Amino acid sequence: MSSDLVDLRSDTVTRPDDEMRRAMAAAEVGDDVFREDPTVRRLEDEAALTVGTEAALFVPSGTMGNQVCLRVHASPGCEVVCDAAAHIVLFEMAAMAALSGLQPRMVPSADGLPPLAAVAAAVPAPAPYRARTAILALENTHNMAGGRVFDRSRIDPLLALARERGLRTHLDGARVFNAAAALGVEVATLTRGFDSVMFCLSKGLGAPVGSLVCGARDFVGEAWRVRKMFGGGMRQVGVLAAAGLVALRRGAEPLRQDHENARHLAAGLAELAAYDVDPATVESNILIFRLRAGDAPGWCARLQEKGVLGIPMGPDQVRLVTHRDVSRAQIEKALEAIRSLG
Ligand code: TLP
Repeated sequence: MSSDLVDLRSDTVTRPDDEMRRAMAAAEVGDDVFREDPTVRRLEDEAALTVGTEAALFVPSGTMGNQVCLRVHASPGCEVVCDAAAHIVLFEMAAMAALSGLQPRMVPSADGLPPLAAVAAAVPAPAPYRARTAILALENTHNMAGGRVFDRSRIDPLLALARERGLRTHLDGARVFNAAAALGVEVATLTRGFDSVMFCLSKGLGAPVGSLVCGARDFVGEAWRVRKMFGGGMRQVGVLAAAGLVALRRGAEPLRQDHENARHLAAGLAELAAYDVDPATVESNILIFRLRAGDAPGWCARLQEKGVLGIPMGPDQVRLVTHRDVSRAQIEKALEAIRSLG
């Protein structure tokens, strides 16, 4: 992809920078299936400390991380309560059904966090003719809600309800560092109380590959077994963990710049009559807006001709994502290109 393109398709497109590449080249490695890769151990230990759990496990992708967690928490024939637009439902290839025999119980929401009463109603009292509800899964930040961020006051009642009903809780925290940056809190503040947390190094944090599954020691031991079953046992993978360590140590702070860029983009779009965008809802690095004239695929194709990439999300919605490889000057260029589309 040409480097003068402004690539706003996703924060997954970031490339490892010089510091990461140097760390990768110098990484001490071993066979991680034998638990012999010291760089992976270091990454897992530091990830567990950051998230506030006993242990962590390096996995190749966020999807595998989420799916390993669901599999460990529940047996086939159970239900998973989650938001209707959750990533685990929309973008994970029906993996919970295909790999683990689980059924999503989807709850619609206004902003990505399922309302307490609707979650309560979605968990039926045990009955001989009802599937058991095993898991409550939340997502923070919420991708399809446009990067919405949920603080403790929103999360706590849901976790309390889950505990009361005997459910396990999982956090799809692919972008939980963005949530922490947006709220000005530690990552561990937002992950506290979940039985499992998945977060991605390969999104805003800028590593080329990798995610972590975090939880209690016993849980992570089981996750280790399921990761291997799902084909995620890796060998001299310290070369990737080394890049991940650089990303993890940089932490949430640099993401604030991406959030400012997203807000700037939203403010610029809000001045144009062609777009329905509410800058007040842009809380992190994802901007989803509606084209009043529709045809999101056509609009993205015309934008690409001007050197800017976005992703159509349905017939009339577009997603633009800011990240560390897009500067403020490139955001201005993107706005200029959008204005020129009329
Ligand atoms: N999201 C990707 C696409 O799959 C949509 C993106 O570009 O945003 N949880 C959340 C909330 C995610 O947004 C993603 C990736 C994942 C999990 C899965 O991570 P990967 O792509 O590493 O499997």
